[in-house]
Amino acid sequence: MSEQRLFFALWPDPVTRQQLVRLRADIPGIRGRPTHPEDLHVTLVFLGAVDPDRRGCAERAADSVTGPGFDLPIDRIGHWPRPRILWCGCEQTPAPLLGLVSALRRSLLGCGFEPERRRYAAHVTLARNARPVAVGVPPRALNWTVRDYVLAASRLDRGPPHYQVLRRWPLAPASAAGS
Ligand code: 2AM
Repeated sequence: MSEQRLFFALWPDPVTRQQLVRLRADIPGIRGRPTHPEDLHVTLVFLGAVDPDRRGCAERAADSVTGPGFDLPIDRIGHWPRPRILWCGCEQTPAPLLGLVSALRRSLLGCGFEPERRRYAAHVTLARNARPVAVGVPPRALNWTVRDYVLAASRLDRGPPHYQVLRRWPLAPASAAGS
């Protein structure tokens, strides 16, 4: 019985992916292992090793989650010293993103996943084993228009790219928010 390492995530469209790559290229003095462009994403919920039954449960849980699409401004560069991660993300997490993460976390409880107690920190890992750099506002901030989210799997035995998108769930058109 094969387990997969799964996570729900926001996956950039090709234009946003290129903008993220350019944003990274603009950061002076980066040292570290850059994330492969096709691996750039924002994790929503990390599931860990999952067998096929629980994967089915997780997909059904996601089927019941709805929410509006939203704009995700990428206007912050940060560095976490302990995991040595250089990341970009947002100064203010958009409310629909927090709503999506809470709804997913809630619906996944029924599948027996450990509840996530940590505060949600939306970020795109740009490089690992990264030395600190000047953090703050990126020279070229960008707006990521989020219209869907995905279930992705790690394939740590190969790559890069290390991640594979398995399935997508559309979000409602932003104008339909609250309807
Ligand atoms: P990272 O990029 O900050 O390392 C696939 O591994 C994705 O899940 C990555 O985005 C990774 O975040 C995240 N991830 C890995 N292990 C995790 C954990 N124990 N808890 C939460 N997220 C995790």
